[in-house]
Amino acid sequence: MANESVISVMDPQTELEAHLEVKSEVTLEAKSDANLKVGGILKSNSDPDSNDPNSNDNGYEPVHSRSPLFYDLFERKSELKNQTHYCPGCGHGVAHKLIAEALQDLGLQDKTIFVSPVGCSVFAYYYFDVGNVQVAHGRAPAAATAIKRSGPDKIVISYQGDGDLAAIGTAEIVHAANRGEKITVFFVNNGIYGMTGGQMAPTTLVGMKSTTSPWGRRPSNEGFPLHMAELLATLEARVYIERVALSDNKNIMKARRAIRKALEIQRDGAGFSFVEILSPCPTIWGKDPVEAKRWIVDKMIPAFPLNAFRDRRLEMPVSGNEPPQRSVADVLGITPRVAAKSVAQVSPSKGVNSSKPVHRFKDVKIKIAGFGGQGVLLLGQLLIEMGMREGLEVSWLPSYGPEMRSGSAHCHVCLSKERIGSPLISHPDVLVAMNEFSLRKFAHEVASGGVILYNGATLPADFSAPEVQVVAIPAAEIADKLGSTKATNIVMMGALLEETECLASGTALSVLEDKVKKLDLLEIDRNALTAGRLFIDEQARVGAVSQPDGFA
Ligand SMILES: Cc1ncc(C[n+]2csc(CCOP(=O)(O)OP(=O)(O)O)c2C)c(N)n1
Ligand code: SF4
Repeated sequence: MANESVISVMDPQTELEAHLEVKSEVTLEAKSDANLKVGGILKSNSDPDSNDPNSNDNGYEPVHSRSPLFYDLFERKSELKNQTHYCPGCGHGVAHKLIAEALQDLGLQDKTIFVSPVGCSVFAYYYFDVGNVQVAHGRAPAAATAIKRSGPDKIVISYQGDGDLAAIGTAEIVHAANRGEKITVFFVNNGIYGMTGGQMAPTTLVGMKSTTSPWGRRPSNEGFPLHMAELLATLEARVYIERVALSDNKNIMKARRAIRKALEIQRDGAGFSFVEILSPCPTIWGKDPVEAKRWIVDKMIPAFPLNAFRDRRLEMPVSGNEPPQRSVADVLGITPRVAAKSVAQVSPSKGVNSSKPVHRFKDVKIKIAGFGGQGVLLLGQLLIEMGMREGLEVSWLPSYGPEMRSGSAHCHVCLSKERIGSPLISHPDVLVAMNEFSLRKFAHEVASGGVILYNGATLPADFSAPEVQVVAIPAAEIADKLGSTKATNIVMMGALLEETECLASGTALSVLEDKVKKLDLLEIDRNALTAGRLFIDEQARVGAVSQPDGFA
């Protein structure tokens, strides 16, 4: 298709508008959208008489550029090597480019966190070299709220399609806007569910066919298209709401300005900003990229008028009854002062050291695995409670199936002197394997030089883990003899504390005393803790001598 048409573009270097006759628009558009590598930006300073094949008759030279904010390569699948995953002519690529350039120009790359949705743009994190989070369908404004509130100096972007934002995520966007969250939302409205093959979206036009409205959308049956920009503009707390379109270069330049403005508003801490972007989806619309853009002009813009619906900063009323700002540790009563006290309070008569615990590690990563009902998750919770009382940073990440009993379960426990980056542990220092299944499943993950504590009298004959120390502890039998198999996890806890010296057994006792309400079970647990420690001292490590701090 060799359409002759005039496009006008803005040279970002000179801010001058230039005009160019394009003879093979399809090629230019397809490359531009699919590869994100052809900017379609024109230089006005080339020599009009030059024989450069890239120069056109007007002396303008296309400049192939990619924002340095994008990763160099979009490596995903071998067949998509170095291409984006978007279809040719898709508006997502253009929207990405405008956002990347704005972030770059405003110098915001290092403080940006991009929240990707579910939809065709689910993989936005393949492209943007910024902080990235991908969230469940429709939940991006809620996640963005949490991220922004915990890092108010960050630039948080919620990027969403119309299925994501206006269907499953209607509540999240309305409430985020109503709260005036200081986030920026880019709402890519292509009137359809792209990723799942063309179901009707809330924004599907009246009469438009989709797989779920095969005779065309009928207001009498499916309702009218939802106008999100207008709807949000009725709320009090919003600051900036504009609808733009990726239909032609003039409108793309307007979209570019709106995207910048929305980010500037967030940068200045002014409040909630929202840009709805009418965007082509040639594949699902069954059109080529050029027809798709024209269709935006002919059909979408009349139904979704382009407008700045709201552009006014809001002074939030000061309530005068702000809640006191207390730290989490203070609220939970686990400030270091309290922690030190609670350890020191444990009576020496119980054979426990009363001095402040010394941690000889930077961090310890522990994975505890077994069947549901073996106290796997509880053991992790007890350890983090102990860690908190000893003034450590802690995290606990459970993973379990739907079964209440007997399904497999595991949890990740981090104890650290420094803030914890991620609660997920790939290579634990210690694996507590409560059964053979967990031993076999997770042993290979343990870091070289680490420890496996196995709940069993002996190791399976064919099991070996040459790079780690493996200790078999008949914990279930020991707990049985003490009066309750339920205390198996506490035997393992005693063994863990004795073997790794990560936490003081005095803290363990104080935690058990606070948590176990039944006195008879508490007594068994106390004995189980001691039995686990003694097993390591007397049987697993014969000859170890107890030190004054309670460790061997
Ligand atoms: C909870 C949940 N429900 C449904 C889906 C299926 N699903 C995936 S993407 C999508 C619609 C995406 O459409 P849109 O937000 O318009 O984005 P586009 O693909 O057009 O960019 C749906 C319904 C899902 N992944 N998760
Ligand atoms: S299906 Fe539509 S929205 Fe999805 S990548 Fe293709 S053109 Fe873009």
